[in-house]
Amino acid sequence: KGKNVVITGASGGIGEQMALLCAANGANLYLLARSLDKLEAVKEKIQAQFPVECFIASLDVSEHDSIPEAFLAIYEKMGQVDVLVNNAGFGVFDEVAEAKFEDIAGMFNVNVLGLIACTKQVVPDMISRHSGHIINVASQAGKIATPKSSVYSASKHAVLGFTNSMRMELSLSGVYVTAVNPGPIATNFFNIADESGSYVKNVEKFMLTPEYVAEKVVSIMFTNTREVNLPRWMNAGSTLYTL
Ligand code: NJP
Repeated sequence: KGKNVVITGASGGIGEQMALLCAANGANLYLLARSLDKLEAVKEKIQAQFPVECFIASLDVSEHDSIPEAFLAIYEKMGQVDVLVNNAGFGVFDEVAEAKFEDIAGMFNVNVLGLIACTKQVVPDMISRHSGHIINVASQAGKIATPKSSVYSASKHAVLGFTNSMRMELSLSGVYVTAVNPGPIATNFFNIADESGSYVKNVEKFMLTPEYVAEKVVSIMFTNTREVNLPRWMNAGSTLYTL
């Protein structure tokens, strides 16, 4: 029987690619995101190609109170969770003076608190089974900082801090904890993060493909990997600072 994998933010981008690759490796899936229609399309793609179970459900991870109920449904329909990939996230790149508080709070509610709330739904069961893997999609922005991404960067620093601490706590439990730190990836992310296109203009040629990132992440499922670093954009050098 294949592993049971839950992926948040699976309606597009790297989440969708990870789902397809997990299915290709025989994993059963429970895919979450806000857009049910897009999840439906991902599920159709998966079921047309792979003989695995694929459940979908709409979940806004910033609605923290709805997360326990969403995971109850997961345990009911799929059974145990072997891998949780906390991938849902977004950025809005603005200078501090112009950043809207709504976006600031939104990034923390989704990228940090949503991720922590989902994690808390699986940790006790994983500890009691002495197995499981939590994979948190952070960012190179969680390791260093660039102009205009202060709040996004702060949210991903928070994800890394949380992930590193949890790895220490769980180091003897049999539960693996991994952070994924990619550079820029060619997904819908930048349509939200960089409406003006000025950031994208500078890093476009250095972007990773979602397929490549997905391959790296899926390949570490069930290995005791601490971090997956894909810092392609570092090559962009000084162009990053001409935003
Ligand atoms: O972005 P995109 P990526 N509740 O926009 C979902 C990180 N990252 O694949 O809800 C639940 O194509 C959204 O679905 P929907 C990044 O920070 C990226 O590039 O239906 N789900 C969609 O499925 C993020 O953590 C880059 O709109 C929510 C997915 O999240 C992860 O990679 C670089 C949600 C986003 O897909 C995936 O991003 C880097 C919510 N409230 C880290 N809000 C990069 N692209 O350059 C959004 O270092 N989603």
